[in-house]
Amino acid sequence: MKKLWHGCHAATMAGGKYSVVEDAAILTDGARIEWIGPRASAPDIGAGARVDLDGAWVTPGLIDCHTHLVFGGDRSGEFEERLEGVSYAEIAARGGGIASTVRATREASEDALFEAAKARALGLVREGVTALEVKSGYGLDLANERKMLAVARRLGQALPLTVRATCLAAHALPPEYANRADDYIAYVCDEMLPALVAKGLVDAVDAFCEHIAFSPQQVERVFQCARDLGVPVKLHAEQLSSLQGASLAARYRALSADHLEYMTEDDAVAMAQAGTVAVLLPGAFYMLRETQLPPVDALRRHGVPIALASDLNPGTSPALSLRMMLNMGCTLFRLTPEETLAGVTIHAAQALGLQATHGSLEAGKAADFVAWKIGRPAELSYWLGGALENRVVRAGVEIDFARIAA
Ligand code: DI6
Ligand code: FE
Repeated sequence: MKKLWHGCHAATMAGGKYSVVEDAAILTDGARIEWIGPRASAPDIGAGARVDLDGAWVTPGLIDCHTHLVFGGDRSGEFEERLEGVSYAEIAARGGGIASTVRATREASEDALFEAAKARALGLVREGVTALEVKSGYGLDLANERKMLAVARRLGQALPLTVRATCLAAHALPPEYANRADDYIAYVCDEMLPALVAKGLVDAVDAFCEHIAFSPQQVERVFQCARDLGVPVKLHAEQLSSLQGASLAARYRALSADHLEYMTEDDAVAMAQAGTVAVLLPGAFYMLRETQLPPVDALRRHGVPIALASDLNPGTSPALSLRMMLNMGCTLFRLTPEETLAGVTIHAAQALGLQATHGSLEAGKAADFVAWKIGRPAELSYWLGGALENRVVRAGVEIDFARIAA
């Protein structure tokens, strides 16, 4: 059915950059945008429905392109320890950190993981997220990675949400492979990835390249395996130290390299040439009280697209709000509000390989958008927390949150 959404202004992100249509109208046909432009030149829709958006600002549906939102347990105890001065790396070294979430995730049933993840995902949908990525990486064996990725697939079926599932089997060394990292990487490449890809559970492959996780050589084996399986890659790179992981990711034409506090100018050059998106994660920066800023100026200078994401995870970024990341992107990383909006729309879509269909308001793309009751788009980055009044449209249908909750 055709619908003409009018009485609004639109921040379209058309052509990959911030752009605005005042007094706009959007014509949707089923799940697609058929036309968008000034209301005065809107096509005649005859008997189609008209929806008055009452002066709202419309943006593309927000996209959270880096989350670990499927997990068991929580790590608030470690948070308290870190406040006392114990470092993230120290906690990891003595078997806490990621390993403690691995224990809790292995113990949890698929249904229990699904219910907890669904509540977190629904919170994001309410604030305007229409697509997100879910990483595995707390299972670290075939059965438990499969369980996590199956939960990701179920979230996409149960909620009005596009979900991309990323296999992060190379996140940490599971206890049964202690001191045998190369053997674990062989298991990931020879058994886990082929089996999970064959089941249709993997849209991308990610790894954690860090001295407390896997070396660039080990990551490269995982990337080669992903390439053989025809699956795109991403990388947790340069979060705690500089290992040129971002350059390695670029060599494999990664969709994105993420974190990047310790990246170099050479990494930025390589990423720009490869079209690899820089995903910045201010929640983790903030929670770890990191002081090394990602080199935003170098990213800008070399034309690397910048995305922003929640990194929602129980250890370093228990961030239940993507909109909060817009504020933190501005205050902590000195991004402009326009850059942060691109970071959770068109650039986030690119970080998931979805830019042909998502991330901007353009004819032919998915009719995923949010009508915000705000006076200016910069308000999305300005308000700190709370719920901004909005109407969320996914695949051409306004989400009825009362019905979802019931
Ligand atoms: N970097 C992160 O920020 C998350 N994973 C990673 O490789 C943290 C995951 C955790 O601490 O549970
Ligand atoms: Fe992460």
